[in-house]
Amino acid sequence: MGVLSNGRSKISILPFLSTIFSLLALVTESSNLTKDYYKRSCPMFDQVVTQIVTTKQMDTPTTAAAVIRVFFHDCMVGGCDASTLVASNALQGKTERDADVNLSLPGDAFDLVTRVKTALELQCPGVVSCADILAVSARNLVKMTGGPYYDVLLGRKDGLVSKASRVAGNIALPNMTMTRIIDLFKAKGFTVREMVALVGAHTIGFSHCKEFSNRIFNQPDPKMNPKYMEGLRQLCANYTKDPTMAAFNDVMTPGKFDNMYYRNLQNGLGLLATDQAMADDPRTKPIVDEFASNETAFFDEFAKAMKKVSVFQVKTGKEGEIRHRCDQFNNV
Ligand code: HEM
Ligand SMILES: *[C@@H]1O[C@H](CO)[C@@H](O)[C@H](O)[C@H]1NC(C)=O
Ligand SMILES: *[C@@H]1O[C@H](CO)[C@@H](O)[C@H](O)[C@H]1NC(C)=O
Ligand SMILES: *[C@@H]1O[C@H](CO)[C@@H](O)[C@H](O)[C@H]1NC(C)=O
Ligand SMILES: *[C@@H]1O[C@H](CO)[C@@H](O)[C@H](O)[C@H]1NC(C)=O
Ligand SMILES: CC(=O)N[C@H]1CO[C@H](CO)[C@@H](O)[C@@H]1O
Repeated sequence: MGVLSNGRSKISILPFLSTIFSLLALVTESSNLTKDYYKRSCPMFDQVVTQIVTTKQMDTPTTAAAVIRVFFHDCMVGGCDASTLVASNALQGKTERDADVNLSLPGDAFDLVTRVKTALELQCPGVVSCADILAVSARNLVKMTGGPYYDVLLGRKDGLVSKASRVAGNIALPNMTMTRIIDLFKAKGFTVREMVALVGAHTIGFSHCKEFSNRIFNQPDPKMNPKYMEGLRQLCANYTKDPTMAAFNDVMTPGKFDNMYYRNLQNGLGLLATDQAMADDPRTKPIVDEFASNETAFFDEFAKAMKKVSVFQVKTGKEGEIRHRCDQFNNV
């Protein structure tokens, strides 16, 4: 640009050219997400992601839940910008993934993104963002486990900030009241119906005993099915000594993305206090009942809400970068 403005006074065509250049720069900077963002710059994008995600999920079926959870957390803390993937470092200190609430964020998700990124860097170096890899991987894994398909727009940049201190207040906890959770989602533009659908992701995956120990040991929750409680007590008997102990979020069909989660809630088979509370609260119960009896209604709403999550506060243009490695910023 410097060269162009120096020449402006000398040659008459240059002002015109420079206008075009600044227009181009503007377009690039505010460029919106598109479905075929990598069509020219990385034509193998879809194929590479699909192949690696499929292989990893078949080898390690815990991957799907891990990736969906990490993706959701990433988006809720400063937008879908892969900031959750950054390891703690000297420059920014303790990062999102090492916030206390993130202590249990699963390694399979980080491993998957690293594999996809490594493969894509060989095909088209410096082109594909970690944020896009995470968004498409999560979508593919919802589908692979039996859930709905939705389009994911592409062109996210990777964020330049990741701080553990930004996690608190953005991520729902199982000991929060329903009002608090509704407010938390509302503050990010999500309706109660979208919230109920999104939490339906708990139709797959695990929770560690400490996340629900209170309602099976200290203050046994009368809403919980007694036989289920007995089973969980046995499973978690030793959880303080062995903190890796975990239970399926959906005790009936733990690896299948279906509407069983909502049917469980109707039968006192919700694992987390907040899960079970959704079947009780007058604001959420009608939606739980609807999703429990109509899987299509759940899938439609989940797909719509995930699409919305996946563009939440995304960064484009100079707001971010294409990380060379998903676990560190480029300037370290
Ligand atoms: C009321 C809001 C929510 C609360 C309180 C909550 C809380 C939790 C907790 C405590 C765990 C267990 C973590 C562990 O022990 O490792 C968990 C797991 C999980 N959450 Fe949520 N969550 C909420 C909403 C969501 C949403 C909106 C999604 C995705 C769209 C989601 C996806 C998952 C998945 C897939 C797992 C299983 C992770 C795995 O197996 O590795 N959650 N959640
Ligand atoms: C991006 O697209 C969305 C939806 O099409 C639109 O609402 C928004 O204004 C666009 N943003 C920019 C920066 O072009
Ligand atoms: C909820 O749990 C978190 C972490 O387990 C804890 O720091 C917080 O104090 C608890 N909040 C309430 C209201 O009990
Ligand atoms: C409890 O955990 C300890 C430490 O991991 C282990 O040695 C012991 O066998 C466990 N006991 C039961 C009943 O699971
Ligand atoms: C189930 O939900 C879908 C999508 O909202 C709707 O079109 C359909 O009519 C519902 N089916 C029943 C039996 O209510
Ligand atoms: C402090 C701490 O244990 N942080 C963990 C957060 O989650 C990641 C991913 O599983 C772990 O690697 C960190 O050790």
